[in-house]
Amino acid sequence: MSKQKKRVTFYYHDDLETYIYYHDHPMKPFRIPMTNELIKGYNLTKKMKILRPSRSSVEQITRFHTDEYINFLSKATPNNIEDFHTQRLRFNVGEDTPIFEGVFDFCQISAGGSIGGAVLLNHNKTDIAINWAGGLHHAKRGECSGFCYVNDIVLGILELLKYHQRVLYIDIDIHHGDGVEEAFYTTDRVMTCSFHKYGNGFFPGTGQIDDLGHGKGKSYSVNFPMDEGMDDKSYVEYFKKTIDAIMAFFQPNAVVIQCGADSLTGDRLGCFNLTLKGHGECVSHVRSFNTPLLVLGGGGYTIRNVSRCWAYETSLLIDGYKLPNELPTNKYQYYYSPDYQLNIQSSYMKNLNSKKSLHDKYIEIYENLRNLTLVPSVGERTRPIDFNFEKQDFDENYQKESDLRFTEKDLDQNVEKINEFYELDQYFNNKQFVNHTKIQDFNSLFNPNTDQFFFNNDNLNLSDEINQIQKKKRKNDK
Ligand code: V1D
Ligand code: CA
Repeated sequence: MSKQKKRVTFYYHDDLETYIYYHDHPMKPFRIPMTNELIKGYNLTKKMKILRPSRSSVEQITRFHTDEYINFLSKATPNNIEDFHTQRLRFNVGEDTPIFEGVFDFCQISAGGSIGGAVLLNHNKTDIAINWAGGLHHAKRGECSGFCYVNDIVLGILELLKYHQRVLYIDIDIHHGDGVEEAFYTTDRVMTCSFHKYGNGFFPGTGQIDDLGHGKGKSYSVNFPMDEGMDDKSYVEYFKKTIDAIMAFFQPNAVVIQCGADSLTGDRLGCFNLTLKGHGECVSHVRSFNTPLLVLGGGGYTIRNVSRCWAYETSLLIDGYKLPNELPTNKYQYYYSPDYQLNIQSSYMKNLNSKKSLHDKYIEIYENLRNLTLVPSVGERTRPIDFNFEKQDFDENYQKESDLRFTEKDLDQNVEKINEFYELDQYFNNKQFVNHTKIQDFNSLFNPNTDQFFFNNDNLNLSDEINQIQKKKRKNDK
């Protein structure tokens, strides 16, 4: 089942070659064109649909972000930033998140791919959508943070929620996926699961194992904090165990994975010891559940390894096609000197995570998952309007995909519900997260009468207890 052929859609925009935070900033958007060149060189573009993302609109972006913040972000430039004294502080502009030339344009492209991918998944026009320019998991509702300005992941998940009752978010970036966790902290319709380095002041300093969610969202935030030196064997083992338990207990209808490549060995900011094999095995494992899948980028600061990793993972997502280790001739060849190989070697660093500590954390996570209340029940079906589906941009250089467009009739079926989201400020007000997420409680939203149930337990070796829960939930879903 896991090697089943799938329809893969790949988002790429040429303009990504043009953005630069500043000369010495670790985040280099250029790693995306580098990835694309490897993908082209390996002929992977022939095996998937290639789309240029539409730039997401202010209206789309402010489904999550505040009007004030986005108004600022869309107007600020390196030339006028000095005029925005108070806003600079308020919206957290600084060394990590500078205002660079075209910053808002960059965000619109990044979010455009994630929202566009979610729309295609919603309409069963693809099985997997890939947007390596997305995955910017630290952006908050009213401020930028950790190299991230617009949270394309939250926007993509909001889009998926129009058609999918439960969405799972998985984050293998070495940093905690705080922006996404915070956005969905009080809902039981989105489970967030982040694996990350935690401790000794490592950014962003959140994501302890007992940060579980709040209110209806209690137990729907999963955090697996780790120490330096995680290697392929221990990471993959605990990734699989944790994800298997989540798939069994939560049974998502769609999955979003953030594939931050800063968890690789030798990353300029990271301190794990993963190779492409371990990182990729996590992505393959998620693919094997045959659930609609949105695959996103994220961090990654040794850019020659980021492009290697994401090109390799693109191949795993297509059909497990094995790439030759010899890198193809490509425009940015000199970055891969001296070996010009795809694979990277782990280093001799010590893995500071003992077997016992990882096992204990897994047990704690598993016990919390066991306490999940049953998934929300099904009611009347109304759906909000899709953003821009009819306006997906196509270009002569890109594959023309007229069959991916929707008819008026498809769009007419989507009815925006009044009071679609309402706010539960109390929790965050208490915590004084002034600029941060207004909590959305999604439980009273539309219902997915027609949601297909993609869960497949062929790959799982689970206890009877889990199987019984699965059965009960399936019954509930019907
Ligand atoms: F090293 C640097 C040089 C220049 C500018 C910034 C940095 C840098 C390194 N690490 N900044 C960081 C992190 N910030 C801090 C704060 C500065 N304060 C005083 C604390 O430690 C931010 C790390 C961001 C990681 C982003 C990410 O990899 O998770 C990501 N994922 O998707 C997109 C980005
Ligand atoms: Ca993470």
